[in-house]
Amino acid sequence: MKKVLIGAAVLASLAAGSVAAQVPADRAVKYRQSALTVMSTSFGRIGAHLKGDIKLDNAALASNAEVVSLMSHYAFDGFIQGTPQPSTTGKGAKAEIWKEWDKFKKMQGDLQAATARLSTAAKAGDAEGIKTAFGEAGKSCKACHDAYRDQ
Ligand code: ASC
Repeated sequence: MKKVLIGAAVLASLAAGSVAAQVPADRAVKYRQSALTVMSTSFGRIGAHLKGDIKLDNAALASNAEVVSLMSHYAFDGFIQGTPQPSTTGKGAKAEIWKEWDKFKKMQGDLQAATARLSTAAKAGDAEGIKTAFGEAGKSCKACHDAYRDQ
């Protein structure tokens, strides 16, 4: 029952265009870092599976892919106006994000589309589809990091 309710809430908020949306500015950095950490953990598990380092069954692939897809929405709810990170962290969000907002939003959409394809493929047990979408999502991660993350 709880799962059904959470599922319904997620679907309702996805339909509204965003999963979370209300992130206080003073928690935005922590919020997006946390979502990206969770995304990276699940994405890394799928990557390890594709490399043959670990073996995930279909259910585990599907749940990890769903986490990646959901986090690709949550993470961006934390990139709210005026919250670049100081570069002293080494992996800060560059101020250019907010100067090139349309470009950043386009990258965000590309990532979310790729992670949605990853989740769909994983739910269908489509190994080739998982591989393709994983590669596309990874490219999306990298493109945004190259452009907007302090190296
Ligand atoms: C990860 C992770 C990233 C991306 C990126 C893909 O697992 O933590 O930042 O994948 O390396 O190119």
